[in-house]
Amino acid sequence: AIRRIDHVGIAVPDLDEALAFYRDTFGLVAEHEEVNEEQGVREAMLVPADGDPSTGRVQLLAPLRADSAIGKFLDRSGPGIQQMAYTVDDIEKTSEELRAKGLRLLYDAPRRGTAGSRINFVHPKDTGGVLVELVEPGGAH
Ligand code: V0V
Repeated sequence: AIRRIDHVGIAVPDLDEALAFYRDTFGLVAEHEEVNEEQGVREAMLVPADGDPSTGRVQLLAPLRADSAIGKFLDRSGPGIQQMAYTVDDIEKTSEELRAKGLRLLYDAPRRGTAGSRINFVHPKDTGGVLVELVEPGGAH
């Protein structure tokens, strides 16, 4: 089952520039930063500097390569919201429930996401145009 909004993912061309913009404009700061080679991204998870730490996060996603998911998204759509991510308790179970409803999951088995999480995605053509990510948090989240 889906528990809460985990994060909203935003594609950006330059992570350092975006980090400075979010800090100076909205007071959102990185609680975690990571390079994920498999996903082709350099990413940062943002939380309000003085706010509720249990809040849904903003994930800034910058491409490592032009042919990555974020590279292609930036080419096609420009910077902006790329994904909506939900926290789940059991990613295999939720993936199976969604497959049983006829939705296409992008991966047969979960892959590695930020901070030791396990992730999968639902194809945006099966969700009314939103790339939905399922996140089973790792210990560090
Ligand atoms: C593509 N489309 C989208 C979309 N990306 N629609 C909504 N949101 C998006 N993000 C549309 C696109 O406009 C096309 O519509 C159609 O889907 C098929 O496009 P495509 O040519 O197959 O597009 P590709 O080759 O760019 O692939 C799209 C998918 C790809 C979703 C399959 O981006 C993917 O594998 N994403 C999952 C991995 C990912 O996003 N990694 C980066 C974040 P028309 O023109 O046919 O109508 S990594 C991450 O989140 C981490 C590490 C974490 O959270 O921990």
